[in-house]
Amino acid sequence: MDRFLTADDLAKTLRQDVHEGLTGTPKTLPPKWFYDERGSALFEEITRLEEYYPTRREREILVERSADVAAAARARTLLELGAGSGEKTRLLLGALAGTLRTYVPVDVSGDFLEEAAAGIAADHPGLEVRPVAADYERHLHLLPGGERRLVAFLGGTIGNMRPAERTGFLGGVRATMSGDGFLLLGADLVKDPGRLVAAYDDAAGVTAEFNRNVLRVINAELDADFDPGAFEHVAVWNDAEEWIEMRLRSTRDQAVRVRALDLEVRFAAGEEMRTEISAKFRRERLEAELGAAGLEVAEFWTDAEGDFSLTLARP
Ligand code: AVJ
Repeated sequence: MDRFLTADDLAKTLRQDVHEGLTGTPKTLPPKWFYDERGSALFEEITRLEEYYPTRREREILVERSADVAAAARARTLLELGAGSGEKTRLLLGALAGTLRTYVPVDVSGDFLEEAAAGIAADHPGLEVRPVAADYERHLHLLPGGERRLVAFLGGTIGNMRPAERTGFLGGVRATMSGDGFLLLGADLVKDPGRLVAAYDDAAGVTAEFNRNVLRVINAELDADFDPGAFEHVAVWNDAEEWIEMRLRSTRDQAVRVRALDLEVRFAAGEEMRTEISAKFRRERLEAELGAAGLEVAEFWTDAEGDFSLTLARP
C-alpha cells in the first residue's frame, strides 16, 4: 500500500484542526474526525435509517446507470476517493469489468482500506488493487494517473467542502486528468428542508451519537475530558448557503481540558459549535462549478424522485 499519509501526519493534522477549531469564534470542528471505528460503524447505521435517503438513492442511480458510466469511460483505472463500504464500488467494478485493470481505493484511514482492498481483490481475480492512504484534498497530484482513468467521488461527500474548497478540489482533480479521463461525482440535491433536517436528525438518535462521537475521538486521541452527555445534537438548514449544518450545543457552562494541547476551553450554556456542513446542490450550480474547473458535464442523472445526483464529467 502507498502511504502519503502516515499515522503521524494524521495525529499532527488532528492537533492542528482541534486547536484551531476550539480557539476560534465560533468554535468549529472539521467532520473528517467523526470516523474512527465507532464513528464509521455509526455512519453505516445512518445509511440504513429510514430518514437518511442519500445512500439508497445513489445506489439506485448506480444500479440503473453503471453500464452507461462504463460505456462512456471505458476505464482502465478506477480511482475512488473516500472509498466507503464497498457496495457502490462493487456495482461500478462489475460494470467496468470489460476494460478495468486497476482499482485504486483512496482513504485517510489506511488500516480500514487494506482490509476492504483485500476483500475486493479476492472477488476480482486479475484486477490489480492498489490502495492508497492519502488525503484527497492534499495529495491528488500524487495519486496514480494514466490513460482512461475514472475518478469516483461518491456519497455526497463533496458537500462537506465549502465553496472555495470545492473550487480547489475540482480544479485539483482536473489538473491530474488526461484528456480521456472522467469524473463521477455523487451530490445530494436541494429539497424540502423538512426532509433534509430529518435526514440529519433521525428519530432514533443515531446521527446525534455520530455527531457526539467527535468528542470521544478527541478525548481518546488528545487526552481531553469532553462529557459527550453535556452536548446536544443540532441540525439546521441554512437556506442562504443551501447546506445542512450539524452543531453540538453545550447544555451548561463548562470547561473542557485538552491535555495534549495544553488547552482549556470554556463553553457557555447554549453555545453551539459547528461540526459539519453538508451542502446540497442544484444542477446549474454543479455544472457551473465543474465548468469553472475545466470539466464539462457529459451526463447528469438523478434517482426517480430527484433526490440525489450522479454527474459524469470530462475535461
Ligand atoms: C458522508 C459526508 C456524505 O453529509 O450526508 C451523515 C455524513 N453526516 N449524517 C453526509 C453525514 C450526518 C454524510 N457524508
